Amino acid sequence: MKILHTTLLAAAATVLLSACAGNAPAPSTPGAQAAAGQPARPAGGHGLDAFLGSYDTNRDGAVTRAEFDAVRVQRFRAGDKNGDGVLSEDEYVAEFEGRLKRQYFDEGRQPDKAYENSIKQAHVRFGIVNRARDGKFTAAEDAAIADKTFKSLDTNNDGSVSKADPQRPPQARGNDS
Ligand SMILES: [Ca+2]
Ligand SMILES: [Ca+2]
Ligand SMILES: [Ca+2]
Repeated sequence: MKILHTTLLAAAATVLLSACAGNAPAPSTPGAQAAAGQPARPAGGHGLDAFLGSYDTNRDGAVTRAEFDAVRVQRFRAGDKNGDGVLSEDEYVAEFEGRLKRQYFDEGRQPDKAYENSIKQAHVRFGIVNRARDGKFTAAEDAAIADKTFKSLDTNNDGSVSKADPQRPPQARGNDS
């Protein structure tokens, strides 16, 4: 009976360990703990917290370039409703609004003034990201902006964005999509 008990404990420990392993290597930083308990903010917002909320898919407190790109590319594809490989303004804004709606729903909020403003800002953002002003936001434009965004946030240049990156005062615009 004693042996069986020990075996069960060992088995339980193994299950726990593999569950942790599935959650990726979690560095034991305070930031990692906080991020794990935070709800996802799929529509983003301003600042590092919003960035982590949007892109830190494994919730370890850091956004790797791979995580960032995976979410970004998935959003672009999901937004391209007519499948022509580019996002029109309508597609771009609709994709954003879908995420915003989900965020409001998750937080139990009703669409308000801030919601309307966020949608307006999405239209403004489209004007900024669609550099060529041809109404077609391309994957290449998206990738170029993503490159700049990531580099501007990864201030200690270690290939991932986390609380370990000293942030400059907020003055950037168009980086919060
Ligand atoms: Ca991560
Ligand atoms: Ca399209
Ligand atoms: Ca970094």
